Amino acid sequence: MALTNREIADLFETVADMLQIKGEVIHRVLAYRNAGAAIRDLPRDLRAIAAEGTLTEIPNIGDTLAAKITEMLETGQLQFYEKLAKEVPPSLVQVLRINGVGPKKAKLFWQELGITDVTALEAAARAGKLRDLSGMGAKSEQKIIEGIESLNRYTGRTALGVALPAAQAILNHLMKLPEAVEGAIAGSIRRGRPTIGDVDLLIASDNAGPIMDAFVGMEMVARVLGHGPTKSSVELHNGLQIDLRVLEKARWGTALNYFTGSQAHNIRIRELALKKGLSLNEHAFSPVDESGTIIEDAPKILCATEDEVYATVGLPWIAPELREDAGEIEAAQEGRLPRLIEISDICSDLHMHTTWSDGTLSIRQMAEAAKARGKQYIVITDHSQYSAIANGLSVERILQQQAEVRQVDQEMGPDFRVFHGVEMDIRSDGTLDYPDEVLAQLDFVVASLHFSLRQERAVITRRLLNAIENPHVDLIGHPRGQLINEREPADLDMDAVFEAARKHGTALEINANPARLDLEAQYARRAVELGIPICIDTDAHSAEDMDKLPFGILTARRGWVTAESVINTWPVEQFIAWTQNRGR
Ligand code: DGT
Ligand code: CA
Ligand code: CA
Ligand code: ZN
Repeated sequence: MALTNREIADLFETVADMLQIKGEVIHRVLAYRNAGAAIRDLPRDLRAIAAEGTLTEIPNIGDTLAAKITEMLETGQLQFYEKLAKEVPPSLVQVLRINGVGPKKAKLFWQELGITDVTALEAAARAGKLRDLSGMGAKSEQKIIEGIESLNRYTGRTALGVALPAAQAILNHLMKLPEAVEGAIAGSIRRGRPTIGDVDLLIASDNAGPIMDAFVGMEMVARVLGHGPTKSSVELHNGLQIDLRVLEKARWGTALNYFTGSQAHNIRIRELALKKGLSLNEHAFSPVDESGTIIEDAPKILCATEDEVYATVGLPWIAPELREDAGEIEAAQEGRLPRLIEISDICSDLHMHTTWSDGTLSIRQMAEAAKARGKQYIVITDHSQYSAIANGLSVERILQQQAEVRQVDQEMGPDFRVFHGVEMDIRSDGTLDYPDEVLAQLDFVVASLHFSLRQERAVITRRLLNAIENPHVDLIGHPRGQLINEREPADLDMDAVFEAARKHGTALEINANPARLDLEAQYARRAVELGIPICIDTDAHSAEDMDKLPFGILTARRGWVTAESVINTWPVEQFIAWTQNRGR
């Protein structure tokens, strides 16, 4: 069987992990790891690149690795891996994906207890066998159980930040065909879920054949899982699965509604339809008799738009981001659907980094980039001194930085304002990284947790409250500290966090970076219900990062957030007045 890019990337990454457990020097480990990552990002089949003889033009692939790729493509195997597998069990690398388990611990569990996979490790942890190993204890044993539980929750889902651009690119490509009349991304992407299982695309056309042929023939396709007249499915080189359905324009509304989901929402809509004597599926509404059987000769109701679908069941159109059966049906019935925030409502960005800390552009360049994206004001918020790895600013440097911010603010003219702030660390001991006298000199203060995120609930909650309660702190950045598919949120008492934010009027961030999406929707919704101000920021470290705002908007909309609750919809005078009236 032919190996795909993904399988070759997986194998290189497994080799990297095995070498690391073995205790190899780090540059050899990284050579395989970086090669794996480069292959994972390739939009083209390795086979085609190998045929052209240009494997070494791939980043991080030299002659040695190119020869190994060729070997895998030709034989479906890698001798080097087979040899290594006799020294280190390949299944052991899976335990490295558990939060808190590194190569040293993996080796320890394997050599002391003969553990070679996650299942065995979980059994040993639950049986209390890990706590007596050197460097372990009851607490670290419990952490491993929790890590395994969260690992099980992640498997198989792709981050929205990866899936959405891929889906959009494919749809754009197919929509160039003359046969394609209308197109949409449906499924969990349209609802803005932070992670997605597979991509669902819909295209309206009277002639599906050429569209399906183009779809399964795309260069980025690794495997065709199905190729039919109305539905085709493919797996891309990076492992992402895409379903495409082609249908007549006359049925667009029912299809888009059905395949957008969620399933729970669909079930509620179908129940409403049944109450009106109609059965609903992805194709149409069909009249039913009292027993619920479809009346064969009764005319079906086709809906070309989603508006018509909702109108047929007696509802106004419901935004896709709300379709989770989380109260949206009731709100629609009672005429109290929120007017959700839109990207055009946002006129500022209050969290971004420059070359003063770990950003890639100067203050002036960030200002220009934000202005080019239609913003009216920004706050420069570089890291504070505790974030030494991010080149955080000492008190002396941040005061120096202020002069440059004021200079750029002048240069940009009166229609674009640049304010001076900071993203200040909340240190592990709970203290804030700058004294109040320094904070008082800044226009806007973001406070964030970056370190010791696995502290106990009471401890880490107290840390965050210290920041929320400080009158100089305006905003809590990425409050829960999660990284999508990588790191669980901190164990915060969110009731206490919300109560303090409400009492002190401290804003909470929806960080738009698709690696974070923090606050998540359900917490944003609670915050808004409590009247806590929300800030949707890009946390940009480059100009491109500013283009990730839509992910924050999607998350906010999933959280029922309206423009009124969001600080960065405010005119600059209102923003200034708010910061100045916050008890400083
Ligand atoms: P995912 O892919 O796991 O991130 O989530 P979805 O929501 O994209 O789910 P998917 O791809 O399985 O199906 C797309 C939509 O199609 C789903 O949101 C609702 C609809 N759908 C699929 N299967 C069923 C079903 O058995 N019943 C109902 N009512 N709807 C379904
Ligand atoms: Ca899906
Ligand atoms: Ca699907
Ligand atoms: Zn930041």
